[in-house]
Amino acid sequence: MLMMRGLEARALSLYKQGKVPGSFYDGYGQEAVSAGAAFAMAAEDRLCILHRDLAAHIVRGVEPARILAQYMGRASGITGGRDGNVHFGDRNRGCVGMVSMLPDMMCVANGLALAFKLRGQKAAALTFCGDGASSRGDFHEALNWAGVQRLGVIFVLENNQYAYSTPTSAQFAVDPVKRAETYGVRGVSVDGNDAEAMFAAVHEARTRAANGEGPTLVEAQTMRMHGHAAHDDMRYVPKELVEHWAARDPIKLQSKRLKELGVDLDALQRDVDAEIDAASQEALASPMPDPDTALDGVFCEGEATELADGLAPWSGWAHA
Ligand SMILES: Cc1ncc(C[n+]2csc(CCOP(=O)(O)OP(=O)(O)O)c2C)c(N)n1
Repeated sequence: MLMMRGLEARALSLYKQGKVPGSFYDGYGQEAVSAGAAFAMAAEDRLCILHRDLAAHIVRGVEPARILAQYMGRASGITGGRDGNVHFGDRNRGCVGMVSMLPDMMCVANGLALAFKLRGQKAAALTFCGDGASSRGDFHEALNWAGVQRLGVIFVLENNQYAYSTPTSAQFAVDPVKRAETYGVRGVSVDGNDAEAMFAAVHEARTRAANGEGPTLVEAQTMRMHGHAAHDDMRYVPKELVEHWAARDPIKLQSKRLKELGVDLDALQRDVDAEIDAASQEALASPMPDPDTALDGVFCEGEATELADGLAPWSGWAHA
């Protein structure tokens, strides 16, 4: 969570220096959702990660220097300068490249889970989805298909109260957890600012998914603490609401727990800061991509290859 917050803060300052093209989207205040969820997944699983979920990439082992290079469109970024700055995924880490059309990653996750089912593989797929995206037709189709096929899929509905300037009261009349249940998808609601609660809920959902017990929707209740993106000052959000959630900051919450366990948080913060400084220097030294390579990776060349199964950062990690 510290790494996500630090990297995004660094990216915002690079954006203000004109080094990050386009706008910049972050997950400030929502770090526990992706950190808690990603830690509950195994190496053989697949994750479809969105614009507020950087911690999931970090947990899967995507290097900070490659992330900062990605934001700046550099050659050493994950996509080598292709697509939007937050649209990326490192397939060698089991992270699927982000599809911008929301919430189409739910359909992608269903496809992954269906493949696991057909192959008899004990693995699960997870995707995030926003409250706003839940108003789209694909959300309902995905829930229905997951329910009918009893897919080993986990939908983390990141309920951060706003979809751009639209509050949830203008988004749904029925609780999203109840909605999931009407499609035959188990629904649970969790404090999305509590990393350990997120871990527990997703771990249980992952165990069920991998054991063929079907899909789960985990509603993570949280708050988007920054504007939709760097260009948005979120003046449409009541100040009291922001203050309420600021008091429930996920990093503060987890720090309190860790302090009680005797963890040296200052040392942890120093390590994270040093890593981000080094990553930033490395990313800034990376060149812009060679235009001659623009079409590389667009079309399949040669034989399609299977993804490696033993993913480096977690090999040996066993689930109870
Ligand atoms: C189908 C589609 N329409 C519009 C957009 C542009 N867009 C990107 S993020 C976003 C807000 C989505 O809100 P929500 O699903 O609540 O997620 P949040 O950004 O709040 O995390 C919009 C409208 C998109 N990516 N896809």
